[in-house]
Amino acid sequence: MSALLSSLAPIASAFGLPLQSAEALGQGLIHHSYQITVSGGEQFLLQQLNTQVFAQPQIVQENFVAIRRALQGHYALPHLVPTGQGQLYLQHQQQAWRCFTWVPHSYAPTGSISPELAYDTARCFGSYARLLSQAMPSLHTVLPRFHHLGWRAQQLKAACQQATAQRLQAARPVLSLLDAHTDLLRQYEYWQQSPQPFPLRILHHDCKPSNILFHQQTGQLLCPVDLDTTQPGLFFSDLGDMVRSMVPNLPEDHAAVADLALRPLYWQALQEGYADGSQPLWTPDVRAALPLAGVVLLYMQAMRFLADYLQGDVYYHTSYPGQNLDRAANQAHLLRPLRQLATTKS
Ligand code: GN1
Ligand code: MG
Repeated sequence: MSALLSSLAPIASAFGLPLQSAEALGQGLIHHSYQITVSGGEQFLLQQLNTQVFAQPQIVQENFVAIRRALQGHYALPHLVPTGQGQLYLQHQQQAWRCFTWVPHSYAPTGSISPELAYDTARCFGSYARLLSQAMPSLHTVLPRFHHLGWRAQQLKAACQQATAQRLQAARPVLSLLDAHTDLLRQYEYWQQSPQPFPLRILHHDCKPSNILFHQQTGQLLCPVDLDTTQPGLFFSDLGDMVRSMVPNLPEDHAAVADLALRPLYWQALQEGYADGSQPLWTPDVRAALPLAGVVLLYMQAMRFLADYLQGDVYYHTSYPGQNLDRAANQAHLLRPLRQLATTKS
């Protein structure tokens, strides 16, 4: 038996599942995920929750149950598999594990997707926010201040003060790129203090193509996944993350910034898909501000990656020492061209 199988077998068994094979899924930067097959052939998603980030797995799981119920009839979300003891997750030797049914014939896109799928993705996450705002499930706020731009800027400042001289030096070029965009902090403060024109809505807060399942054969959109960060937020979060993850021609950790370019066609597809899916969720003021969503998220993500680099890579999974700096540089380099694109389009 492989090391992976023997480590996962007791976990699967606690969910009442006789494990036969397992494959690690490499996508997420936070949790560890495995596609498992049990005797009989049925498949499941087994996930070790990152409890450094999600300190209270119980409330994450309760939110999933509430969201699933609220979206019934709209999306065929996977089922949560309870433990043999009937719990929503398993506490196993300091680790938290959960299990979902595998959505049959599904795949989550990992590389670049077509503008048509980008439109579908944006429409789906727009509908997700609209449907949840209509159903109003009672949800826990799992990660307070998750997309609070001002707080992310404070975290970066604190990280600069605590960083080693060597890391701070290496971070300087990215810090100076970011300095040109501090007006976004004032803009954010205004939105945050103006709840009438800029209301909070229940949002997904991690919108990217790999968080949507499509049908392998028909290409049909099946459902959004990775719902852990679903909580109230300001208008920019979901559209912003989609712009951030789909408008650039290369992924967020591509190190050679000279290769990076923006794809206006995708920008357009995302704005249209999100407007079509979310209508009539947003106020006229929000609709006028939506072109800025990607800029805000790019700025925030650059700060988050850079803060993690300065803190010694304690948050995001990394596969080599400077990866968080590369990610931050990638995001920071795209900020100016994205602002230009957003201005010409709005
Ligand atoms: C994290 O693990 P993953 O890829 O679903 C992060 C997001 C970032 C993303 C950047 C809880 O999401 O906010 O946008 O990495 N999730 C959390 O790739 O911090
Ligand atoms: Mg996520």
